[in-house]
Amino acid sequence: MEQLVKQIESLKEEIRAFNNGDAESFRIKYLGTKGLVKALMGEMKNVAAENKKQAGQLLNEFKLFTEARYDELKAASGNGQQATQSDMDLSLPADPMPLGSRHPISIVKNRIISIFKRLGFAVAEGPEIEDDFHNFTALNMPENHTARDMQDTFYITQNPDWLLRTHTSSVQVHEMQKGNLPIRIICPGRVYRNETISARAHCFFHQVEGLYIAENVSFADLKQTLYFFVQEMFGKDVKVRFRPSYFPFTEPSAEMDISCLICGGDGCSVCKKTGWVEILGCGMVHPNVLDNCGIDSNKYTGFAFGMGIERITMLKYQIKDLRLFSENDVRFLKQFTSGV
Ligand code: 2NM
Repeated sequence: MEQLVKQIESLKEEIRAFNNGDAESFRIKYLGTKGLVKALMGEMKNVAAENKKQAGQLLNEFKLFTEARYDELKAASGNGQQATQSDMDLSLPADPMPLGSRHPISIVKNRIISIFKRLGFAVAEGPEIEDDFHNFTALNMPENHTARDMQDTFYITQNPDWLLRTHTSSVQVHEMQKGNLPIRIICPGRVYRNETISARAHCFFHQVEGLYIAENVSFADLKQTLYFFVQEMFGKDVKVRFRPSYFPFTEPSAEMDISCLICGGDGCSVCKKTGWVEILGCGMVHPNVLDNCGIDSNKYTGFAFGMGIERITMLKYQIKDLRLFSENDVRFLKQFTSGV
């Protein structure tokens, strides 16, 4: 004990005398993880049991003393820094602040929106967490409908009726339920599918869906609208073709292809030697969908379409792997410049 008291006394002397103004080296020497205070505390285990309490108090007091001296030195060195402010060269150029760039998905989404805006389409958005009715049932996919198998998704544990939307058609159901006709909207947004992730599939992607409902809307309106869109998007030389298809929410339904941008229709690996690439699905809104949403299907008709933004972006920029879009590697992202 006596030895400890003496040791602390002489250390205090040393600390009082420490005066080279360098607070950081003081901290390292006395208060750091390998400093003297820690080392002394470590000696506690060798102190006899009957002296432990007293030794503990002494050491604590010593620690507080050392910390107070450290604060003092810090304050003093702060003043010192102000005194040497002239070391700073204020004429030096500032560190560069690199500008970010827009994500390719956003660039293409904005282009799609601006093209349809010119045709009078408004943008409508809605929730990513939906109920079963808005995502499936209203769209002519009742429970146990086989089409649901193709759109397996993620369910919310607290309520089995809630799920992550598999398409933005659910937004269109909300808009139809509002009943303000005619409706002319496009719905961009993120959608989800329960898929094994690969170069061509992901658990989420982005869509733009369109919907036009009024009196006397025909398949000819659908064709002309989409033809205008691809010409604006891919250039005036692009050709289109429609193939019959099936969707539960449209009748008739079609898939729209454009002539391959890479080979101009001669056949290459992108179009798998066919000269055509599929870019969207479309059709006349099924009367059941209109009725489910409270719209009189005897009075109104409409067309709808849906496209994956990733797919359009991959075609436009010749990107071969879907995963690049969500890895957030700046070496990939900074290659795109946005016009819009
Ligand atoms: C597609 C293809 C065909 C579609 C249908 C509707 C609604 F709400 F009117 F029923 N919205 N979107 C539709 C139709 C979507 O995506 C490939």
